[in-house]
Amino acid sequence: MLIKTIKINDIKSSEITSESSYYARRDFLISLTAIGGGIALGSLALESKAKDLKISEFKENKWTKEYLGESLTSFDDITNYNNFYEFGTRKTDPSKNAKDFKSKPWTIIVDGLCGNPGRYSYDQIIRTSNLEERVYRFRCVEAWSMVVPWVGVPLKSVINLFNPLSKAKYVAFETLLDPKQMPGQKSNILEWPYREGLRFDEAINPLALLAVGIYGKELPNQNGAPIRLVVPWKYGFKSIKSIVRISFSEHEPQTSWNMASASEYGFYSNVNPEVSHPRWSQKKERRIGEFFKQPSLMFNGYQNEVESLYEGMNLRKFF
Ligand SMILES: Nc1nc2c(c(=O)[nH]1)N[C@H]1C(S)=C(S)[C@@H](COP(=O)(O)O)O[C@H]1N2
Ligand SMILES: [Mo]
Repeated sequence: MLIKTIKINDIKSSEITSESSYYARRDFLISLTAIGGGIALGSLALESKAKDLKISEFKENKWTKEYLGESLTSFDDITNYNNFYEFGTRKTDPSKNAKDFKSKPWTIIVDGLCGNPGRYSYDQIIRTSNLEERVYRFRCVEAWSMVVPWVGVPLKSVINLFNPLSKAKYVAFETLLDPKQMPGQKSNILEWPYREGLRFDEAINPLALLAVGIYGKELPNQNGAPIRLVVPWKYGFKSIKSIVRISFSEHEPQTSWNMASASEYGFYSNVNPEVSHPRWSQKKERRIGEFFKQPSLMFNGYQNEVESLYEGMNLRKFF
């Protein structure tokens, strides 16, 4: 697979220098069109970044198959083949049923083991860093996959804003609970609100992204407007949508899919072709829009970036 990197920005902080050499080594992750200045740490700095904010134009000419080594999944497929059980369990339900979902204004509650708990607006959250366009493979536990050009901010820069305490070993996330807007929440197929979690070191890994757009457009409701997590080395269900709460905790948080079926869905949920789901193999996947199946890759192909997180762990046990 072709390895390419573009990072067009004028970020000056030392943190970013090491990050760009990181990007240069990285297989199939492109950070394009980072907009604006350095990393804002305090709320004053946050205010001054407001004018820089925009969800970038999609750089169509860049994201060719020659450049990426694989084809982008079409906007149509990404926005009409969805899992978002709050809006129904069929793939076409979310695009139909989320049309009137109200994603503005949006507030995220931050609590638990951190120095800056409180209520944060969507704007405050995404002002913590430059918006970046990143192309990631995305693999669902159901053995299909996509290639998606996200727009977002690194989760790490958002977490820094909340000043987590060293006791915080996990980060938990919750989706909005609002059965009036989310008809799927009237059924008990999952425990609501939808919840997910990451170990702290996973959450601050540079690959973890809080996405606010795809194809240079604001996130469509069915894809988790206005802000959703993207954890490309894990099965898709870890990438929780329409986030309203971020909590720091000492203990492993409960997650909706694990609560629903612990033997099928573990806390870690790393893409792993060697560990089958009890009802199907994970060795292959079908790329949406393509006909033939292809082999699935360990950590979804992001092995170099994340395998050190799991050193010494038995990934059959911690699946
Ligand atoms: N709140 C919430 N987040 C969710 C889900 C969901 O049902 N509810 N489904 C997950 C699953 S199983 C997948 S594969 C991805 C799908 O993301 P996409 O529809 O944007 O491709 O969202 C994940 N995030
Ligand atoms: Mo999924």
